[in-house]
This record gives sequence, structure tokens and C-alpha cells, in this order.
Amino acid sequence: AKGPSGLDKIVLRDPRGFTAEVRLYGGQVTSWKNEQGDELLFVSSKAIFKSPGAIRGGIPICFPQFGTHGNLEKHGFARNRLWLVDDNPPPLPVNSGIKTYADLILKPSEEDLKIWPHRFEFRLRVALGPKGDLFLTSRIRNTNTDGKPFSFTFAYHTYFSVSDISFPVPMHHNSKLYYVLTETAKFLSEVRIEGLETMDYFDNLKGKERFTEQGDALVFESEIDKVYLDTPPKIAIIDHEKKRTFVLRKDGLPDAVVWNPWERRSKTILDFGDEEYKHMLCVEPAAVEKPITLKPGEEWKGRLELSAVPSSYYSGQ
Ligand code: TA6
Repeated sequence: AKGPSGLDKIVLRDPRGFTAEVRLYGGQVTSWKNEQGDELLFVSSKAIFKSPGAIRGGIPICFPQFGTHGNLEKHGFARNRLWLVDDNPPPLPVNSGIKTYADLILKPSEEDLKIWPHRFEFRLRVALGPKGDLFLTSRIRNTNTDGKPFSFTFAYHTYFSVSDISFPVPMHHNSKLYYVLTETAKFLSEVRIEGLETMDYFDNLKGKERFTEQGDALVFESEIDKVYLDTPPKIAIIDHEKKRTFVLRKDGLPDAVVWNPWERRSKTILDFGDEEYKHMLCVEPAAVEKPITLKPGEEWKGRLELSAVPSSYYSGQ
């Protein structure tokens, strides 16, 4: 899918070799590489980069609706529209340290207004930070001229690339050894998340009940689809095998969704390989539980900062 000038993506390059690419289709970041050229985001080998679906991987933008929390199509329409590039974007704040950035804009078409009758301007800024960090800033403004407010939910549906998420020991839930095995497995687990333990969450696999996460860091042994509520601004994904830690910092986005389809559900997703679930993990800074309401003229800002650091540098602070 290409924009009016024939452009289909913008590539940002940092002097030390970090790169990021953002597609006009979906306003979607589909690559972020470190100075060694390692891809840090997951994109499925079966991803389709054109209408009508969304691209399976990278950072889809869920707007104006997250998931099925409303009567729009799942995750809203922003992720399968063609965005425009702002050739003359507003300047960066002084001392931002950012050397390379791009602004994409989405405004509703007449067709979009039929399904969601609100005028808005969505400005997405994608930037590479001073240390190769990936910065995403979304500014959504209500440009309605009819005096009406609107409400929306939102997520950066971020797919991280990880070494192997599958649990290291076979699970025997009825065995007396179950507890010992799971506790040991947590130490052996290649991939875990820190920052969501003790948080309240809704489990999309279980209905409307509210649960509280127990124990230490999150590790993975089966399908997961949870919306953690009111989470701290910092979350870390620790990948032992790659000796890499992703640090997510978020602002304006209280919730965090964690998703991995695991073995059985993967087979039902057409644009996703059967084994690919092992190498991806979605951790999605979001505003889901409490929709955001904007009056005409008001603007909302939601920021995500991602860094990928060698695990030895990550102290948990
Ligand atoms: O964010 C998790 C989730 O809402 C899951 O329920 C899962 O279906 C996933 O998003 C992917 O949705 P998609 O519409 O991209 O297939």
C-alpha cells in the first residue's frame, strides 16, 4: 500500500546504525534494528502489508477502539488506513537529543465518518532517541465542528521479538511436583516480564471478572491475553538467551495488554506461522479500561519509549 507520492514507508537512520521503519499503511512501525542490525520487533513471515487487514507484527495502532470494547471493527480502523506523511512537521523540543524523526497524520475520510462520526487529527511521531531508543508519540485532537466530545480506547499493540518463550519444563498440573517444577522453571524461563506482578487484570480468555496477579515476574506456559490495569510507567521484558532486556516507558497509557496466542490458537490465525508464537510477545501500552474523552479542540497525548539494553546493564531500577 503506497501513499499519493508512491511512498510506502519511511526509514529512519541514526548515525550509529540504529534504524526504524514506519509504513504509511496503518501508520505502523514494522522494523526497529540495533547497531548490529538485529531486528528487535517481531513481524510474521506471513504478514500482509496491504488492505484490508492489519500488518501482523511491529507496532499496530489500535484506535479509536481497542479490541472488541465497542461496536467498531476489532482494534479500530487506524491500523488499516493509509496515513499521510507531514513533510513539514513541527520542530522537536529543544535538547530532545533526537536526530531523526517522522510525523504521520491520519484524519477520517467521509467513509470513516459514517462508521465513527467524529472528526479528529491523529499525529504520530516516530523518532530514534539518542541511544537508539524508539520513541512513539501519538497526539489525537478532537476537530469536531458540531461541539460534540468523543471517547476512544487505544493501544500500541507492540510485537517484540524474543528468543523462545515456550516453557522449559513439561507441565503436569496434577503432579505433586507441580509447584517445585513451576518455581524452578521460572528461573530457567528464557523470557519473563517484570513490572506487572501484583497488578489487577482482566483476562480476555475468562470473561469479565477482575483478577490480581500473584507471585514474581510473569513467565509463559500457555495462551495469554490479559489487560493489566493501572500499571506502573515502566515494564521490562527480560530475554535470557539473547541477553537482552526491553524496557518500556509509557505516559498517558495506564493499562498494559499482554498477548501470546500459543500453539493451538496460532493455527487459527491465517497471517501467522504455526511456530512463530515462540518468538514473539505482545506487551501493549494502552488506555482500555477508562476510555479517553476529548471535547472539541482538546488534545490527548500518549507516549511510548522503547529501549533494548544488554541484560547485564539492566538493574531493574
Ligand atoms: O491485544 C490482544 C488481542 O486483542 C488479542 O485478543 C488477540 O486477538 C490480538 O489482539 C490480535 O488481534 P488481531 O485482530 O490483530 O488478530
